[in-house]
Amino acid sequence: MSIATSVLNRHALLTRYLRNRERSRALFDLLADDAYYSRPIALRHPIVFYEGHLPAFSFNTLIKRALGGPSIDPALEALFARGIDPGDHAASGVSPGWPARSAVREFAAEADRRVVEAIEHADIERPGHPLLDRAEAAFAILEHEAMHQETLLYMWHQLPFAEKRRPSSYAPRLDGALPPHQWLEIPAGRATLGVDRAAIQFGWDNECPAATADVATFTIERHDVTNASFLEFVDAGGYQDPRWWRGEDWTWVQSERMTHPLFWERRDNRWYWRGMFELMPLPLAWPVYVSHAEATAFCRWRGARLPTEAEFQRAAYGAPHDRERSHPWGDDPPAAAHGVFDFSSWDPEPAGSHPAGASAWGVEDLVGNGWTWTSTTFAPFPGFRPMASYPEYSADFFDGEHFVMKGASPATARELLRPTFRNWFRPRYPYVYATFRCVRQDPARG
Ligand code: AVJ
Ligand code: FE
Repeated sequence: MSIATSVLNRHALLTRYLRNRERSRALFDLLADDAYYSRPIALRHPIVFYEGHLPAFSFNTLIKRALGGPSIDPALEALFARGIDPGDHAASGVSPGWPARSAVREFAAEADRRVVEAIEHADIERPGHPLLDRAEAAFAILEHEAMHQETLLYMWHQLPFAEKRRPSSYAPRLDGALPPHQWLEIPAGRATLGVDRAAIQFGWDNECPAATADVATFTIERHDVTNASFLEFVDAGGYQDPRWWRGEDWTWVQSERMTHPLFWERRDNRWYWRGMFELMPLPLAWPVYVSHAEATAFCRWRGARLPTEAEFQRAAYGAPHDRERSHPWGDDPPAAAHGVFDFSSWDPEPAGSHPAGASAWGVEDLVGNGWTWTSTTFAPFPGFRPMASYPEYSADFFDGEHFVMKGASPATARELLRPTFRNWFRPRYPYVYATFRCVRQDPARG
């Protein structure tokens, strides 16, 4: 028995599992019934898949693979096993015949019963076991479901408003003055990128092992790039000028006839924002949500660039004297005052409206209100090993075609707010809740 072996807190795991399931149900309840077989994002599966995928993944991972338990329904377990990233089989257009919703729900209920039973009574923490050491499989299923809740929401975002039920108490937060432009200097220092598996309760394989990087002095914007700032780029003809775009990005702009961010809409000569539940005049103080391609182009136009992953880490978690913090604001657990995350809003809020969440250097909204694009290609840290409970989780995406995003969005669960958590997407995938800010190397020439 290693010292790291804890007394397993089954009650806490069970509470998290049930809370996750409840929240997923609430997200599906936002939809009108006739949306169930629709495919709001062509590159991803239809909605029905996700209602099956969440319990199937939990069941397949914890019950079947880790504990060696028997199947419920092998066909459904296979059908709902996987389907994550645009560009692979989900995109091929080959669609299986999807089951009736009642069958999906019956399967889900049985999977839930078995998972709950295991969390309550089974031997789910076994030191040295490839999938159960430190209860890895149990934590993996909890974080997997929490992550998918964000996937669901950005898919729901693309549905017509008529197919969604707006919660009666909800109104987007439109107030807020435009934040001033400000560049902050981040002094040179060392940033932590990765962590040893034994040092944290749970981390995905791509967060391990421990890794650091030395970061040179740079300047970074205090605030996310707002819709107001991005509008200057649009008005300056940014989408018509190949100078600002990387080669494949420019091909995409032309072939998709992109002229503005996906979240914007032009009507009667005015700009609007397509929110979760309504169209509204473009909220100028909100962070702009764009693809990596658009963020990169904007930075070039501005004579700046995106931060690297290491620079983000330094700006967000660094502090004077090379101390590092667990969150930008310090070591207090995440709370509503620190930023827009954990489903506190269905849309972003004005940039700079959570100064209590500023980092040691005064940079705001680094965690929350939209993921931050980096210029870093998603790749393993030296010494990477695929995790036994989900070996394809990261390894399938170390292909040079994905970029790292850090931080969090309004739809990111608080459990995922840790310095080493990494998210990644293709550069021309415009659906995610991702924003950015510019950096420059030399403040004197900025
Ligand atoms: C880490 C968000 C890129 O949604 O594609 C879910 C997470 N992996 N199921 C994705 C994931 C498997 C993944 N991202
Ligand atoms: Fe998944």
